[in-house]
This record gives sequence, C-alpha cells and structure tokens, in this order.
Amino acid sequence: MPRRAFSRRAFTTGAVVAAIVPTVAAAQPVLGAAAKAADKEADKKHPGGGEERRMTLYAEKLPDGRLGYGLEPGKATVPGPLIELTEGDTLNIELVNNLDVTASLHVHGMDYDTASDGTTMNNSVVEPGGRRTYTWRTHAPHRRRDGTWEAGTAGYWHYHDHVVGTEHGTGGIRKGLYGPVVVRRKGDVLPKKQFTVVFNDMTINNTTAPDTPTFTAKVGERVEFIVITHGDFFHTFHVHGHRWADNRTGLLEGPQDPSRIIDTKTTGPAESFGFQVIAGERVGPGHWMYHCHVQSHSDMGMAGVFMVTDEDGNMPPGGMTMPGGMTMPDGMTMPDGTSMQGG
Ligand SMILES: [Cu+2]
Repeated sequence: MPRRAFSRRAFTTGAVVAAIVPTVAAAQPVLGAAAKAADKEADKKHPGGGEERRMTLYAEKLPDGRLGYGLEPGKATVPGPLIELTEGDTLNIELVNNLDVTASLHVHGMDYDTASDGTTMNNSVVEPGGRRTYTWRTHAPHRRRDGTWEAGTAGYWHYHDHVVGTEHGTGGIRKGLYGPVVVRRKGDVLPKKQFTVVFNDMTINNTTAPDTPTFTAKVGERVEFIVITHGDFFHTFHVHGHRWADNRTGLLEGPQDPSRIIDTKTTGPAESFGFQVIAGERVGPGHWMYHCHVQSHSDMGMAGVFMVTDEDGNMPPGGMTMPGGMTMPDGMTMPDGTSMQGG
C-alpha cells in the first residue's frame, strides 16, 4: 500500500521510512512473491511481522573532503538521512558506493545476518562503483517459551561505515559516514520535528561553532533530539531550558513513572539516545543553547542553538537578537548573528 515518505505526525501505526535532511523520494513497498516469502521468513523469526521496505543509500565524497551518505546521488549529507522504522518492519537498504575506496553499512540495534554486517571479516563490504543490499529486521517485545522477555528493537540507533581507513571504519566515521535510525513501538507518539546531534571527536556533525546546526521550532511543538557519539572521546549532551526522562522515549508513562528526569547525559563512542520535549514548555521562546558540557569541549566549539520562536515563527520583541556577526564574550558567533541565552 502506498505510504508517505515523510513522517506522519500522529501516532505510529505502521512502517515509515523518513528522512529529514534531504528531500526524500518515497520508499517503495516491495511487492511480489520473493518479498512475501522474505516476510514470512522474518515472521518466523519474529512473530508480529511488519512492513517490508526498500531504500537506496549513496556513499559519496563531499566537496570539502568529508564523506557522506545520501538518498540520491549528489545529495549526501553529514549526518546521513534519518531512517525511521516501526517494530516488526524489515528494511532492505541498498548501498551504492560512489567513493574511490571500499565502503560499507553497519547498523546498531537491528537484527541482521552476518551477510549484512558491513565488515571485511564477514565479506559484506562494497567495492568502489559497486552496490550491495543489506537487510535490517526489527521486532516487538517477545515472550520467550521460558517465560522471560526478549526486548523489542524500539530505540534510538545509528548506522556507519565499517571499512574506510581501517577495518573498523575509523576513517569513514571521522569523515562523516554515519547517520541516525529511530525504531518506534506501535502507538508511540510522533514528533513534529527531529534534530540529530552527533558528537564526532571534537565536533558536532563534523562542524564546530559557529557552523554547528541551528535547530528551529515554534513554542509548543513536539520535537525530538537524537544524540549519537563517535570518535575517541566521552561527552555530556546538555540542552538549556528543557529536561526529559532517561528512558526509551524521554517521556513519562505516568505520574508514578520512576524514570530519572535529566537535562544532561553522558555519552561515549557509538552510544546513542534520544528524547522528545515540547519546545519552550514553561520557559517560552528564546535562543536555547545545546552543547557538550565538558567545559573544554564547549569552549572549543561543541555548541549550537535550539531556537524556539513564538507561534507565528517570530522571536519575541526585545529578545536576544544582536547585530549580525557580533562575537560573543565567550568567543562564539552565532550563524544568524544572534546571541545565546544563559551560560
Ligand atoms: Cu565533549
């Protein structure tokens, strides 16, 4: 059945493969006997079944020397496209390698065979000019025969190269071959906007302030942060004026939910987490900083702005707007020439 490529901002009922960074061609459902047989096979492994989906990812060189994944040739981004699935879905993701070195696609959190491992060890890499389809399966929580529970796939995950530079993909990751994956549980509330923050060595999304992304939302909008770490360092993700529950979704399930409420989270290489917040809830519009809270890291540019406007998309009068290009006392100049709130 036809589906929209962009996320439906309601409640999850089935599969969705969405990308927020580039414009997306609709992911085509797979029809035919082979796909149905594959579905049945997946169902055997993980009762509950879902949609079988297909998409193509292109690994490419960017003009500034970075490497990226994209949904179309010439459209690679860092981070790569956001991939969203719902527990039970299977994704057949074809990697087209337009680089002049061998590349691959390795994912965290999904169910996959060694043929979809994306490593040299398992002979699942892609030569320059080649293509290969990787299969990622997902599943809902499942009661084992012995009465214990197998966790579902739902969560904030990520994919990355595992072969450029070294057999661990150290060079590929360093240059930008990584991206986010979100797996929903049926019934999960969906955000209006999604922001991906990747602490990669001493950068955010391979940039440092003032070139780090400015994330914009209207006050009251439900937004989702997806945070991933790569490289050699540990970091502490912090966003001003907002807080979340340290659990699978960032949301409380009720007033007695014991999840700890936090506004800063330590994160190490290859870890990922995410959460939803209501933009400006109880604090209003403004320039809300997000940054690594390791002081030397934020001082070196691991910071950006979550810009919350009023309901009409404007910053409130008398706000923090400053003349363009002004350098802030802490040495940071915002891309839009505005200051940052708080410290
Ligand atoms: Cu840091």
